[in-house]
Amino acid sequence: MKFSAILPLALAQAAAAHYIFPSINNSGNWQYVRQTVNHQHTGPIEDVYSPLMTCYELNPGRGPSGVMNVQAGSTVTFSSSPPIFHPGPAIAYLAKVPAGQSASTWDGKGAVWFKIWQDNAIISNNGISWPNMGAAAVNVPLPRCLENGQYLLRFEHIGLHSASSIGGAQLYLSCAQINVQGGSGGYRPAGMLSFPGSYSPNDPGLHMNMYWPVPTSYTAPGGPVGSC
Ligand SMILES: *[C@@H]1O[C@H](CO)[C@@H](O)[C@H](O)[C@H]1NC(C)=O
Ligand SMILES: [Cu+2]
Repeated sequence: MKFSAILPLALAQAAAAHYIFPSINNSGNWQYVRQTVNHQHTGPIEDVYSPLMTCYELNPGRGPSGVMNVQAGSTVTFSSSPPIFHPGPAIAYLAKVPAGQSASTWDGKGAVWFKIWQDNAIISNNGISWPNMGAAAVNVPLPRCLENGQYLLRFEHIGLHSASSIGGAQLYLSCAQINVQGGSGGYRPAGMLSFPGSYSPNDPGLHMNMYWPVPTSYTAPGGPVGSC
C-alpha cells in the first residue's frame, strides 16, 4: 500500500519539471527580474494570446525597484532554475521604457518589443537540438548600437516537445529591468512586436513535430533579429 501512495507523488514531481528565470548575472532572485506567476509552480504559458505573455508578471506594473546598469555590447546572463529541461529555442527581446516612465513600473504593452538575440537550432540527420539544452545560465549579448536608457529585457524559452498539437508549445519567460549605458545608438529592429499579439498558435516555430520527420529547418517565432 505504501507504494501506491508514493507513486502519485513521483508522477507529480515529474510533471512539474519546468523552470524559471529569476535572476540576471547571479544577483538575487527577483532583484532585477519581475517576479513571475510561476515562481513556485514553474509551469509554462501555453496560450500565446494570454496577457501574461508580456512578462508573466505576478504583480503587473509593480516590478522590483532594482534596475541593473549594463554596458551596450556586454552580456546579460539569465539563470535558469532548474536548468533548462525541454528542447527549444531561447529568444531575447528588448522594449525601451518611454521617457518619463520607469523600468520598475512600465507595463510593456503595445508594439514596443524587438528581437535582439536567439540561439539557433542545430540540425542533423539524427534530430534537432538547441545550444541552451541543460543550461543553468544563458548569455544574452546586448547590441553595441543600442540607445542608452532603461529597457525591459524579455527572456523567453520555448519548450517544443509537445508542439505537435496546436497550443502545445510551452513558453517560459521573465523580464529583467536594465539601464543601458555606453551605447552608440542606431540599432535597427527587424520589426516591432507586441506580447501578447505577435505570436500565433499556428506559427511554424510554435506548431511543429520536432521529432519526426526530422526537421530540415527551424524558424523561431517573432521574426528575425535586428542589426546595428
Ligand atoms: C554580467 O555578466 C557577464 C558575464 O556573464 C559580464 O560579461 C557582464 O559584464 C556582467 N554585467 C554586469 C553589469 O555586471
Ligand atoms: Cu516542463
